[in-house]
Amino acid sequence: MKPNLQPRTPVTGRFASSALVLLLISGCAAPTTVESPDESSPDTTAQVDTANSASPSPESQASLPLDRDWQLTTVVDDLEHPWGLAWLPDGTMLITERPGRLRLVRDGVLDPTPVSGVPEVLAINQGGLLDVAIHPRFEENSLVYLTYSDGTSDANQVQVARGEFQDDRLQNVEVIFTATPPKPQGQHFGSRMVWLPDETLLVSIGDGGNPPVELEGELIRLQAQNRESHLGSIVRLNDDGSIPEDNPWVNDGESDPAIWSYGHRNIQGLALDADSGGVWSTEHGARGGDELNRIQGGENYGWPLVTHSEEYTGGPISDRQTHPDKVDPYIVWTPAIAPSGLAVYHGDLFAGGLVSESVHHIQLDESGNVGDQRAIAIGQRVRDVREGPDGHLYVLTDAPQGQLIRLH
Ligand SMILES: [Ca+2]
Repeated sequence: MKPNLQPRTPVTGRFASSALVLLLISGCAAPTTVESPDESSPDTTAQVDTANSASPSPESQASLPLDRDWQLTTVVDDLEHPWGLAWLPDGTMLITERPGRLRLVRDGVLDPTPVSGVPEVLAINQGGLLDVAIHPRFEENSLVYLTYSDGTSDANQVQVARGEFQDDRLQNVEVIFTATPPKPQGQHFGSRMVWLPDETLLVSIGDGGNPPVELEGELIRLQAQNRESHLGSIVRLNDDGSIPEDNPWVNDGESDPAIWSYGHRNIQGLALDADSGGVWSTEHGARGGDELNRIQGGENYGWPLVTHSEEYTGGPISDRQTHPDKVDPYIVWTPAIAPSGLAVYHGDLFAGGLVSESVHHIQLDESGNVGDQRAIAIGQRVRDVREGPDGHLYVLTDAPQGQLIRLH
């Protein structure tokens, strides 16, 4: 049974005020997170000594009460900007590294040899080899799916490729989807993948970037409201990249038939709640206004016409924070946490934060309504959060020497 979920009043004010309280208690300066672009420069957003990751400072997690019920165990500590992870049925972990490598971890040990056969990627700024997913029937077809940026610094796009994983190699690799139109520069690729129960694949595509990045004479972020463009959308594909016949605008004639939802800025967390059938996403705002959304096919999520976010340079992006024709978020994070990676675990949501350097544990009640939120301090930029087949949560951290960490 699918609960009838209604968006709730965003809780910006509550978290903002608790951040203020904590700042007053701790006596530290205003958090730098407010000024930090979501992705562009990890070095400018680091707030704590990453060498101290086993015991991060509570003061680095200014915005939320802490959830201290978790122990952190570093499994692997020498991954270069790891981005996504997935498990094979035998327990082998597949981990992408943004420069373009797919790595294997078996029994907690990183194989020194990357998987061969991975497509060449455009590794610039936020782009490179991004997410990884295995086919729901991997044991029949051995198919592994990858998202990555492809092209040049002047014209690039997200692609989805799949290949057969055999003997630690990818074979018969084929590109099954290319986002259009091509965009310049290296911002906002989105690129999370999640399978729906009907074996269709959702892929998030970013809006293309911040001002002053333009496309065809206007700010590229306006592409998020253009249903002829994949930029700023979630697309839904069959497992071979063909278009499902029941996509929302498949016979519209004025929309790209791959689009499932639109009005998104940069979704980097995407997860299915298998019990409720609900799809949850986390989306970067610019300055503040990060969002948790529950995604329904056929809906407009507002960006950039409706947002709580402001320009990095200050000033409004829109004077509207809600609109009757556009879906409101369940949570708005101001200051920004820079969400990346999302897992449904034991009925709750666990959202990674790059800037917050935390995993945000968001309680869901039996009807799927968002409840209290606590921060699990990681002390490093969190890039992905997943539940492993062993029943533990796993976290990837974003750094030149990123880590795989088990939470238990
Ligand atoms: Ca929105």
